[in-house]
Amino acid sequence: MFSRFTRAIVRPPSPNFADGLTTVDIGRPDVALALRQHAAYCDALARNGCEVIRLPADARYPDATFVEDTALILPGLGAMLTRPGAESRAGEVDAIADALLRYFPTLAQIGAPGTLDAGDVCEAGEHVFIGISHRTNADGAAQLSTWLQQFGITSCTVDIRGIDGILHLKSGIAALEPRRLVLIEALANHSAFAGYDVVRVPAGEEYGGNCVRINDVVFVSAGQPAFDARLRALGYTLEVIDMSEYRKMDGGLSCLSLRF
Ligand code: CIR
Repeated sequence: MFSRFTRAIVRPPSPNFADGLTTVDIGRPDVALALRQHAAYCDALARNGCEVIRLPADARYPDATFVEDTALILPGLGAMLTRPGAESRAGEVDAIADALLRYFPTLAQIGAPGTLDAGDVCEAGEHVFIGISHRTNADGAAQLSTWLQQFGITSCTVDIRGIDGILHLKSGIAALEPRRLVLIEALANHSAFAGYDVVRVPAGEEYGGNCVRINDVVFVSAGQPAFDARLRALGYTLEVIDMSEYRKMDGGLSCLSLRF
């Protein structure tokens, strides 16, 4: 893994985006602004080497813009449909399957009673961290782990159910390199991450933990200046993207695209 991405699937928010799920109380999103932020995100993907594959907005599922949760793609290896842990998002999977079948002849799929949101899946080189969350259960994680084994990819679980403020594992972790992780403080001392080079997210800037490495740059959300400075000091070039409207719906940078 850590191959270069050449494509990214995205879906803009629908007019009823504000009716999606959220656990935060920081206001209702402005859909017009969310659309402008989405366009800026797509421009940044295109600038950094990705063909942007735009799916139509889908008002049946207000959370459908968070395409990342519906599938896991291992570039050059295969793809797996998930089984989202939130009832209201279950139907998103069929819609993403149609898009993925153009690129992958077969798709694996998480089956009941397993549930898994791919926002809980963090790939770091030949190892994958799988969050056990209020969306992803142990059965879903075990199914994913078995599927990964055929590619020689190891995995382990990280239980995040006791950590406040993060919906998915990737709300608080990102892999910058196979052996270098961004971690929020609440995850930084977890034994799963022992031996990794860790870039800690400064207190108060936890939302920055959901950054995403895209080819030669790191996409970061606007508003985390101390974190940005840490990444720049390590030599990273940043694409700073305003995510204010997605944050209101518990979404981050990684959730808005499926990259391969
Ligand atoms: C949800 O609750 O499912 C959406 N409102 C947000 C999903 C964010 N996805 C992600 O972090 N991968």
